Amino acid sequence: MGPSQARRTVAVSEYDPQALQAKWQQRWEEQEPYRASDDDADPRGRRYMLDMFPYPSGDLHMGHGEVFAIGDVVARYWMQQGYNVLHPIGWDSFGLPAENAAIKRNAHPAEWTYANIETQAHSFRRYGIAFDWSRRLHTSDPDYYRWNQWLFIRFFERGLAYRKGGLVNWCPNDQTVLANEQVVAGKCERCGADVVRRELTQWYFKITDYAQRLLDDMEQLHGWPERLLTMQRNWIGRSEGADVLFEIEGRDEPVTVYTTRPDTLYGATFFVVAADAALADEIVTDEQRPAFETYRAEVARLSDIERLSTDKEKTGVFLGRYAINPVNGERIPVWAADYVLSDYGHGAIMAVPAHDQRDLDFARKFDLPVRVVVHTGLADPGETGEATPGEGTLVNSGPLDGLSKAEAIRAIIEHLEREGRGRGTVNYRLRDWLLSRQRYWGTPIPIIHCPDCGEVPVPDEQLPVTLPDLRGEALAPKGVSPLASATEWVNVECPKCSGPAKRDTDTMDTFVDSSWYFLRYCSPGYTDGPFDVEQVRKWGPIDQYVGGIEHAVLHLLYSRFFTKVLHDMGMVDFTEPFARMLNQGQVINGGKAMSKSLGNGVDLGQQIDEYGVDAVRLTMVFAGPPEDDIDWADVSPAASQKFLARALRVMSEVTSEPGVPFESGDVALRKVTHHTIDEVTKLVDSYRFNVAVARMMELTSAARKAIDAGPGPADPAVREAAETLAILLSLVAPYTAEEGWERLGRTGPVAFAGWPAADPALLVQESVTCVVQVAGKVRDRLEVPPGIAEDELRELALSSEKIAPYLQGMPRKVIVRAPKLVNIVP
Ligand code: ANZ
Ligand code: ZN
Repeated sequence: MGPSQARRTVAVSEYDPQALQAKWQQRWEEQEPYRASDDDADPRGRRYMLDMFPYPSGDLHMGHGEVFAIGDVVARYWMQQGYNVLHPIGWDSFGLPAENAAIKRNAHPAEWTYANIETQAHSFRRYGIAFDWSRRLHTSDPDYYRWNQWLFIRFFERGLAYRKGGLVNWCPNDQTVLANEQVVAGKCERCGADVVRRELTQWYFKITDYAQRLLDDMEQLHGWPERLLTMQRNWIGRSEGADVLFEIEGRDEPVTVYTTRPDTLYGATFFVVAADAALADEIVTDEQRPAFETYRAEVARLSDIERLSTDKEKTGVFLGRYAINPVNGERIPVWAADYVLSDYGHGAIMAVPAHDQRDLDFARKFDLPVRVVVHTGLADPGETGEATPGEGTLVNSGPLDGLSKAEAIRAIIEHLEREGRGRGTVNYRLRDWLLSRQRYWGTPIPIIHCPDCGEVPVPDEQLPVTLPDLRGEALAPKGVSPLASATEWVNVECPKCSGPAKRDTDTMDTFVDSSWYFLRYCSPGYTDGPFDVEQVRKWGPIDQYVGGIEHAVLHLLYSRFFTKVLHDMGMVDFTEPFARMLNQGQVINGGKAMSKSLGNGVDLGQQIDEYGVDAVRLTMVFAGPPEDDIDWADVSPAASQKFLARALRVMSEVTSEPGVPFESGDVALRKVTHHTIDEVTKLVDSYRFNVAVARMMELTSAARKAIDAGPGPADPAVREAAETLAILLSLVAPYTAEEGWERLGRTGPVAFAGWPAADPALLVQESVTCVVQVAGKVRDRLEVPPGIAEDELRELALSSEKIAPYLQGMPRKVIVRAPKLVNIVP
């Protein structure tokens, strides 16, 4: 259809998003234009853009609408720039909600899961995201989870997957264990129930072996938001200090404590063992045992978070024993308390109440002595109740007296090492990753327990170990894995000795699935391993990852860990999986998170029905910087739709022929077009997508004006503006852009039209002279662009060297009349 014909048939009232969607969606489905090419002969540079893959809980929601609209801006921008872009989609489809739904409906979790996946896939296609659909994966497919099992066995062989007994977080509601990362403020991340501690044998990944590398390699992550890096750093929690050996009277072996303040050793006035540590149970005297056991039972009900909380009233019991301070031979009482954790450091501490607030609270509660050993200049903690952890000079510390804190730390470590009573060490708060779960809908752990051979991995050629067919009631949480009830499945021959043996009945944490899925996309359907090493070498690492800040710790840390292990296995040639990271905000409504109970939910599908895909997508992107929350009550998809109608009308009204040379066009409009190109390029590069949309709106207005009151629709500059608009708009409103491009008489998808280049000759701006006055007197003249923003002009004037002598401190008032005058009242 030629442009002039189009003009006759389309009026603004005819902007019909549903019709556009039906037309173009069908073409995209036929042509699959967004497929990435694995062809080595393809000369284009490669880029990998990834959105965190969705969990299939019902249809797509507003949050998906936002994150995928943002990710698509980046993917489509790179496509326009001529890159061979990998932008895949898949589903994180194992997990508890499917299982809970299956119990309720007496169904199989797969039914719910795959039905939801189909619903979401359908919605994604309508939403027009530029995915390469050919690489689609579902983590609950046996040909995906097979490779979880394969990787698990490789980790096991390397000593990175192991089983141990110990106290673990237990959700009494979901009846399963949780990783530390899944306990939020003492509650189960999924259901909100209070988490308790239980003694259980579980599988762990040895992520602690990688603690230092997880820290060090953060240096590569220039493209990550600072707050993400901080969260990762805090979670790893590196501290430097010393291990110090204390004798306990009546015990042969000395006990080690970890301290970050060995300089305060002379101020240790008591000793505390974690109430749930084996040591406490071992050394408690008969006399104190009843009190201790009652106390220990109370502590078992608390989460780590509660235990460490500084507001919590201190509790504890005396164990009836004494420890000997290795530097001065002093006898100090040994207590059991909850604020010392059994699995951090060595589960026991030397308490220095003068300089540690928790110790001080404890000392005041139980009337234990407080001795200042670092003089900080602050009032006596024993009297104020405020510990003084800061810098100072050592006192009451024998040979350390007079030293600074840092000097004393060095001196005491040297002394302890010489005496064989301690050493300098580094500690990490990071714990090993507890990965076994007592639930059904996950990857079976590929281990066979043999009474003779112990833990035997399932041979590779027998993978996958598929889930036995259980449904409904059989999945109800019982405290042991539902898989245990599938006797036929459980009882097998030992692969080593052929004797009777049993399968492990736990399944893997679903975070295992998501720790490497981004590698699978590089060679979907690969059958010789989890991924084709050659393809990953070509596509990886991911150039841009987009997803929620809620995954700042868990998913990103685990993925980084997996990548490092795979690097050590020689399977990937990079050590960090995600070069750049963008965290989008949330979509909220009326200042609050959307929720059923508040009744403030907004349905994505309904918004699309009402305003069309492009208007919804544009609204998401235009609402603000991508990191900010979007309050749906404050935005207007109706206004977005109006803008798109206006833009399409401009593209429809051009009467010059495609290919007309732009050079002869109206210069003023050409300048606007090229400025827009220049700015939008920079804005997209720096994630300021909302401002980029504002520039597109301005270009639309300028073209409108040129058609109505300027050189008219036949001027080549109008075509240039309209074609530019179609290309820029293709990043946010693909249907409207594609339709406009066709109406402009252009063939081939606008998505690959090529990003326009700004002509430097058209970027040169005339300047105007701005007068800067201080107290009414002209003190400077600045040459500024005519369109300069007020803020920018204010900055410029205030930073003028000629003004400086007339100002003392901040001026009282600055009046800006851009672009010609700045008046400063000192
Ligand atoms: C004596 C001392 C004096 C300490 C002082 C601090 C200040 P980070 O930085 O988190 O590694 N600690 C050691 N093991 C513990 C455990 N299992 N549970 C609870 N607290 C434990 O903290 C290390 C400090 O936390 C250690 O240094 C120890 O108290 C305590 F003025 O030792 B400190
Ligand atoms: Zn055996």
